[in-house]
Amino acid sequence: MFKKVLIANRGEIAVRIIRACQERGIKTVAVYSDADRTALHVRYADEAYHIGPSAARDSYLRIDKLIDVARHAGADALHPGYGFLAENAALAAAVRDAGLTFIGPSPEAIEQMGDKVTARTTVARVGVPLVPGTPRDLHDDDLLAAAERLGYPVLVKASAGGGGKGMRLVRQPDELLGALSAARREALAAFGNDSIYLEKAIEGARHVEIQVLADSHGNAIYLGERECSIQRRHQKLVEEAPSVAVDEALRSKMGAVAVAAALAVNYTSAGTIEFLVDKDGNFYFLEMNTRLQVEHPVTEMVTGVDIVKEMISIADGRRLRYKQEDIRIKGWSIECRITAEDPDNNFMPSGGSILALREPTGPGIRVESALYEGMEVSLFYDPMIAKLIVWGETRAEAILRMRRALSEYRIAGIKTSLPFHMGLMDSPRFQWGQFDTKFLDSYSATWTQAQAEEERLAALVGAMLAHERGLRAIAISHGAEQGAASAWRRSALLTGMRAMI
Ligand code: MV4
Repeated sequence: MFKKVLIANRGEIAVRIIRACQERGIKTVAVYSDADRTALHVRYADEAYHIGPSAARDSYLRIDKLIDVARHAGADALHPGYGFLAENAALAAAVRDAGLTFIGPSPEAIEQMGDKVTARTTVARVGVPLVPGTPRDLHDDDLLAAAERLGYPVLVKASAGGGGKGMRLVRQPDELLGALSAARREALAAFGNDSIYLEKAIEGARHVEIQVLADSHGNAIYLGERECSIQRRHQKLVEEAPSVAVDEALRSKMGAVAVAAALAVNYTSAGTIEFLVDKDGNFYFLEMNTRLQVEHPVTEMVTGVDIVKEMISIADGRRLRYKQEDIRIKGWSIECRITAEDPDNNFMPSGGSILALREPTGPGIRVESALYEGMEVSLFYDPMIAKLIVWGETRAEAILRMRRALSEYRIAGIKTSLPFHMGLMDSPRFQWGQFDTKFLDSYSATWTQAQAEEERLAALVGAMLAHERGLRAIAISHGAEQGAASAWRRSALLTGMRAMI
């Protein structure tokens, strides 16, 4: 087993990986930028090395510095976390070339899945259902004909893209040529590669992904699905496992397909296969994420599998400790991504010091956070500052638990997405599970904290009235008189209600 692991990341995920290493008796090496001198991941690790200025391109994205630190510290493996260099084949190769182990897939698998057109053709060969689309780099007149054949609306996607970056929706033929040149220009600027292709746009679908684990002995399993439709501008805000749209039959079909996709690139480590699921339960491959994902905890909560520890074992050459039949989905888990953004001001990033902090605890609550009182939240990095994850016996219990946990959470000094999450948990469409990837666009456009408070009050008054009516019905059915007792009751209810608001 590894003696020392370098964690090439920051924030809550660096802390999460340090914890997994500690539980395995593995020493940890942190790296940090100027802005992170006093960060929690630095304090939790056994050793920490400064790797440069705050800007990520000068620190967390410097492969050369990471390898130098790993060598200097005597680390034998490197975990990339998510974001930064997690899906960078050059890092995985540099780690291998330095004689160290990359805790993730091979550079070849990262590369094959990183190019979205290569990924499509590779997984199609093993029977994975694709969204109908085109090969890369067709000429404009061929693309016009292809779009006609696919049927509008179509999506122009960058071959080197992913995560919705550089995607363009085209509703009618006269918009296509403009969209093509804009998409090529954008792709060239963002990825240094102007290769594009078309897919038919599947509207009103859900974004459901399957977690897979694959070892270096050819064993691969799936750990069920995550529902990730609650997104704003391709940033997920809430994820859950399982998905209300997936039953046991669909889960095993999607699971088998996801495992086949992973095996098609000789995948090792944890990976995620993204699908669109339409109203009729048809599913289509979108892309594979060749990394640990932000939302991995919801899968851990309903399966009991520690995905990070499994990644470490797999990288160490061990066999998977689970067979497919060992994996059972128990209960329901929801994650809210807490961001340093102002939901009352179009999710504007909000930096500053954390003046006071109280994080929720208690039954069924998991907080993945690197926050501390006095911490400076800088605008250099992703606005996600913590994740609040709950587990419940049922989806309803998980929602009630999330409301309870959100109400305990106090982060003073900066604006956060906490009140937005509370509003979302209270919204009937979320509660009924009736949402697709478009839901949050309309919901967040009308959301304000004041309105959420009003709805909360209205819900309370409604509950009180329903309760009173129930009492009256009981009184009538018991033949009792409407007398002084009900006035006392009313007064008690009002007092109780005031205590709630
Ligand atoms: C799609 C799609 C519909 N049809 N492709 C977005 C992230 C990236 N993984 C692929 N994405 C999508 N690709 C086809 N052919 C819908 C999404 C999508 C999405 C689109 C608009 C707004 C929010 C979205 C959330 C998830 C997925």
